[in-house]
Amino acid sequence: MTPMKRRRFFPPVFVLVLILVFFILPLTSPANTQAREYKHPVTIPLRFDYYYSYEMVIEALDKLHQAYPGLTQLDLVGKSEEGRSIFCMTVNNARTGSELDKPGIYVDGNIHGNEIQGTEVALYLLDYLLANYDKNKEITDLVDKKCFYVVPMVNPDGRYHFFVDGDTSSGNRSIRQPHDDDQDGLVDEDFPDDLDGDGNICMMRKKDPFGSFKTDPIDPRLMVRVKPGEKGEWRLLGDEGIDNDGDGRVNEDSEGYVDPNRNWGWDWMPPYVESGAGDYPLSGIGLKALAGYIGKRPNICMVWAFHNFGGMYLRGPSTKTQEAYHPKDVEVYDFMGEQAERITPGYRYLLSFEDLYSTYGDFGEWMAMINGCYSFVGELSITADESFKTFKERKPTVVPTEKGGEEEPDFFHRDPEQERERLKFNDHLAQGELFKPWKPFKHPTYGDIEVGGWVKFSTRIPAPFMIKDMVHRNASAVIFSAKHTPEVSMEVFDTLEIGKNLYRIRVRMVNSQAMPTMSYHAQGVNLYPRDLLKISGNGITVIAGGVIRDADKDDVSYKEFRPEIQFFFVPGFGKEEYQFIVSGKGTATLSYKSRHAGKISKTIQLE
Ligand SMILES: [Ca+2]
Ligand SMILES: [Ca+2]
Ligand SMILES: [Ca+2]
Ligand SMILES: [Ca+2]
Ligand SMILES: [Zn+2]
Repeated sequence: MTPMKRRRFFPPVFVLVLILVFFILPLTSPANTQAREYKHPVTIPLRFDYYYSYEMVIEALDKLHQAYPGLTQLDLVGKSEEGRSIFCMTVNNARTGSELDKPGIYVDGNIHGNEIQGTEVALYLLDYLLANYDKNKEITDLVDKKCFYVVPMVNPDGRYHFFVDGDTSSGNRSIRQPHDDDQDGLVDEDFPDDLDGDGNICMMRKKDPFGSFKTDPIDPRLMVRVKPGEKGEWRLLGDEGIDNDGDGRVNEDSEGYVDPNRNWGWDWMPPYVESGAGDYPLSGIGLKALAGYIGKRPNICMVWAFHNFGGMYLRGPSTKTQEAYHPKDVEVYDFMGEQAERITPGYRYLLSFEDLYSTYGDFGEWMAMINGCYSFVGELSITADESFKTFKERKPTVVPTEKGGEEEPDFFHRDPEQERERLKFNDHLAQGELFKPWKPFKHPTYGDIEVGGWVKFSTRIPAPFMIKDMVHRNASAVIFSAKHTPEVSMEVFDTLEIGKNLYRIRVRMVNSQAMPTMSYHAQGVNLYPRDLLKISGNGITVIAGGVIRDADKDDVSYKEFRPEIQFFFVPGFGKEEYQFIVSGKGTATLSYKSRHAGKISKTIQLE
């Protein structure tokens, strides 16, 4: 739908209102310059006292790559619906091995366009790893042993529009795949409108004695729900906007909606079950490109996808219809999740479907079930804890809906007391930038109304002065889990001549970290080949080989065929021991190969 076509719906008086709204009011609005100000210099090391617009993210990645060419690679994963770039930055030290031979840690952010701060966590992680390489021993070791795949901005269209357009804190979540939300034959024809041109979509309210809200007696900028039988004062009219297509409804069909995190190829459900699903799994060119990119990197074993908000580290399963995770996998999640809780006080490690809600076709579950990874969603920021006064207990509140029913208790509802504290945060820490006082407005449909409320950067996103703490803590949670991706060493702990030209070779594979070399889910469903241990040599014949049950009792379970090749996995903080009986003389090479734990080989002399 083009603007030209749209205009034929507008009566002339409406054109005058539009001129007032878009050309005159913006000039007089003091909030105008502040809200649109998102250009900052991009310097290395990166700064984390502001948010990065789409262009700034691209510039930051370019500059990181220029500053650390030996450790980084910048891959164009693909293009978005509107032609913006989805980049992955790989951090790998080629001198210590190629990327596919190291455990891969995948980190992304901003799959939901409005959930912008995941991008800052991803950028911070990159900057921190690179800047501390050769300076901090632990980071140097980590970068030498692992490979990081970081996609700071999965939904660049969403991020672009969130910064540039007038928006709420929850708009521009979708990928930009047009969809006719109200089934009137037009697509994306009635977005919310920034009526006063300040870069935000706030709320509209109208005086109405039958409305469900009244002015808060304690802070008149707020409203509270009227009790049953009490006289109302305000009716809420939703987000700022007009009826752009003249169909009698306001804001009924904005961008999309295809939710990029309800659209992956595991436990996918059509839109009538899961709102936001596309027409089929992996709808959307950007998502499809990302799935292909990930598919070519089977070394990825650890996944972090950053969203906002609520202060949660979530693991699957994502729906109750899914089988519970294997208890041994849960142990790994618990180990990492409980540590992440310590790293970021206030955040809780939770099971997504049970503690939050069900999501069909989400990315993290696809990574766990199809790609055999351990996968966390980081829900960044707890608005309550960022308020003026810290609320010790965050208890979910049951709230009546507009239609009188009872809504489910949820984490995101803010009670009036908490809203008042948030306003004090606005007043005394953000110097008034987060809440727009109510102002009268002449609305073409509703008449005399008021526009005001929280601005788009007020909610779900911490104030700029708090970014550093958030990004450092969450990058540290990633780093902890990255350290605990499998790290296997090989030890030939016994070579014994048991007869003439006959040797018993015992080899031990030790995993010093928490994550097994293959998830228990992946083993259970035979998702991909297990780790391989092989003994070979020119002058030798392998007579027998098998796993050692008890070394002292010489209890070995020998493999019937091809004894020189053994398939297995090494548990977290565990070991596996194998024994080979070999005849001949000369050199024997033991080689180990694992999808998630790299390659090792050792040569021994038999003489
Ligand atoms: Ca429509
Ligand atoms: Ca739409
Ligand atoms: Ca409309
Ligand atoms: Ca319409
Ligand atoms: Zn999200």
